[in-house]
Amino acid sequence: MALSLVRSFWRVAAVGALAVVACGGGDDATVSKAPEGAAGDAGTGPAVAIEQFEFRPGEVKVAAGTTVTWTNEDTVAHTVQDEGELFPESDDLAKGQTFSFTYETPGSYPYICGIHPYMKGTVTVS
Ligand SMILES: [Cu+2]
Repeated sequence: MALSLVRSFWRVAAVGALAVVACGGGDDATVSKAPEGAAGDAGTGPAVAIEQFEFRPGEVKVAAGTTVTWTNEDTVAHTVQDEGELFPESDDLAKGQTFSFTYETPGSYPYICGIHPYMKGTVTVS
């Protein structure tokens, strides 16, 4: 009984992951569920935590071609949305979910949480 519930959960999780992949085609913005304990392991670029309704750190400086990864640490859903037209609003991020974007062009790119627009951050690319 318990085992079959676990199996059902993973089946649903796998379908969800496939849906995310299908929606992300052709775009370099991705949303994925971080494995437990993997927060901070952002791979190629800096990690930004979303916690207590703030982006931490609020300002990040990167070289062109760097991928920035946001991880929601709040139990409330947040999104990441470029204030210009660089990328559209991410999907709602539940606790532990991540959003990544690769900044290719030098400039200053302010972003907000689309759900709580007073939450602001900036990525500066050189
Ligand atoms: Cu928010």
